[in-house]
Amino acid sequence: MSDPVSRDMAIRSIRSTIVDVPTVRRHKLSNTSVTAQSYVIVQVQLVNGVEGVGEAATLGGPRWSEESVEAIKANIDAYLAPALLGHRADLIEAAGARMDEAAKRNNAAKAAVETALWDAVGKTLGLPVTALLGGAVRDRVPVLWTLASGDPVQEAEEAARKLEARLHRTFKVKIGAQAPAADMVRMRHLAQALEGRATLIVDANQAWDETTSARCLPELHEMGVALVEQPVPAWNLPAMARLRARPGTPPLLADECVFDVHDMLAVGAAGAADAVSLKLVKHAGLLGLKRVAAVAEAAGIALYGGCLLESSVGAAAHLQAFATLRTLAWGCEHFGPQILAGDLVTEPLRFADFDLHLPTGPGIGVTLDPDRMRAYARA
Ligand code: MUC
Ligand code: MG
Repeated sequence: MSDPVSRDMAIRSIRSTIVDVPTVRRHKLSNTSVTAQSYVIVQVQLVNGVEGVGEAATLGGPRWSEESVEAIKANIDAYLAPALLGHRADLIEAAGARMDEAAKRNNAAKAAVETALWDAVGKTLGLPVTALLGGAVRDRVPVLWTLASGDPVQEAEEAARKLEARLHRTFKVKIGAQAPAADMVRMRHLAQALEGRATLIVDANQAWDETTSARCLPELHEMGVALVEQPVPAWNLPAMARLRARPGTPPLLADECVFDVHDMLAVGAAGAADAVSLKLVKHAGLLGLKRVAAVAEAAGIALYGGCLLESSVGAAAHLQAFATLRTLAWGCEHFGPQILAGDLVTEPLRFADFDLHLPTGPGIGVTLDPDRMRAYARA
């Protein structure tokens, strides 16, 4: 590390902070429900004085996946940060290898640290992260909104407001918290209320078994539902493949069954999905996300820009990677900044004309707001 650039890029400190940000309404999934989103914000300081920021999002504690904010912070502080201190931030593959040596999985924690490295390096060089990942092929991504109050009348009104404001015209409905028959009634109401004006997709978050799925998927197809996300448990790839082969099954989106490249390869080999939801918390960072995307492309599986209700910090990081994917057939779902009662950055991301716009600044393109951080930091 003798040349000045390398010396300046050395990592001086890594700080992690848990923040809890209230949501504007209850967000109800099949197996959890949130009224506040919890994140770990990672701030990496380089010897050159530049700070990079990253975020690990969770959804309802360790219920969507095995990582909670408490575990993420503990593992960053005790294992991931010590493995990187003093090393160069710009050697991101090497940093990933060090983190993998220091801790198994912990993909959300690793993603938050890796994002902060990308941000610090981009800010040092005066370049957006897209430029370091091969360059942007788009400067905006269509963004959907998720309906998850569970009340179809409220949900139809909420969707109508989003359409009216030209913010979203695709809606993902979270199903599986109630009996399948009740969800079918709810979906019929929404399909009728939004007919001809919007595209509907659903996410069961693993709630159904194969029999229930075989009964309900053709009904959803007949209502015009364009995509069904993770209907069965993540382990049940054979069921996903059998369901896909049945007439009347809408395209299937793999979410919780794909964390790493090996999972992606298994889904491709089993013929278990038509599309995959890409998320930093699952793929351990932007490099991992691009690797999973490459395996999906090799298997003929389309790409969908997934989220875990990130703030503008996490959403901006995702956008940097999404903007460099040659195809992103299903757009993205980074509505997170809009469902929060407050954001964590000085200038929130721009939502306009049904798209989420790539910020133009260096690094991930956003700046943490210290006052908001103080306001939402867990005591
Ligand atoms: C998931 O399972 O897709 C994304 C949007 C949402 O409402 O929940 C998340 C997680
Ligand atoms: Mg999902």
